[in-house]
Amino acid sequence: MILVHHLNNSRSQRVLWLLEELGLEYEVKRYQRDAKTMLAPPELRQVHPLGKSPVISDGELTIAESGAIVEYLVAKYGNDRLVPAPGTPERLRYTYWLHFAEGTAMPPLLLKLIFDRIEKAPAPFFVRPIARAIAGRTKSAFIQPNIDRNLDFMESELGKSTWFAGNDFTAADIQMSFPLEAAAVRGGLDASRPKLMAFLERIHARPAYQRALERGGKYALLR
Ligand SMILES: N[C@@H](CCC(=O)N[C@@H](CS)C(=O)NCC(=O)O)C(=O)O
Repeated sequence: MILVHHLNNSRSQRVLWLLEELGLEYEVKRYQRDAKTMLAPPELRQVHPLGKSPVISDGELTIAESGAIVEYLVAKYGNDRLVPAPGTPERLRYTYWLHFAEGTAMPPLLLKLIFDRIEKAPAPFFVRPIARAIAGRTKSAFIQPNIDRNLDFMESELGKSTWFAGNDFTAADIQMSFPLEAAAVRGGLDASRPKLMAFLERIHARPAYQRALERGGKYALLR
């Protein structure tokens, strides 16, 4: 039986969704973020040394890193579902987006989360204006321009096909869901990018997405 170590409001929601799309049976072990720091609880380090989510176990195997988990599940249990055929242009696009989600889209969104917090964090009065100025300048000069460029690129790519890898829904769309959901809460993604907003609407309407929400519990991304 596949066991998903699921942290609330996190990337592991994607793994639950993939398992639902594939119609597989699985168990969920829930972990709660620390209410103050938002970090994962130390128990997760007993599952994997980095203590991050998602992690799955399947028999003797323990697998971390969402992209690796997606590849493992699709290869082992997918029966050619949710992945374009090898050697096709769609397969190359699939690989690209599978990596893009964590490698390019997420870093500036994570920086946005951190620098927003630095800006709002309590600090001695003589430090506060300096901390705020540095955070504000880093966001406007580096972080937001990178988020915007990524969003523009994704918007234009979704103008070429219905889904990221082509006209069929694939696991790359599942992997791409998290950065787009994060961008909608904290990166400025809104109706000015209609293709990305329509993508979010389409994925949220999928029955497997809804079932995954029931298995994972409340899902509200950090802002
Ligand atoms: N690139 C990794 C990122 C893993 C990651 O940072 N997960 C977050 C949840 S969204 C986490 O565990 N955060 C809690 C912590 O760092 O303590 C992946 O895709 O699996």
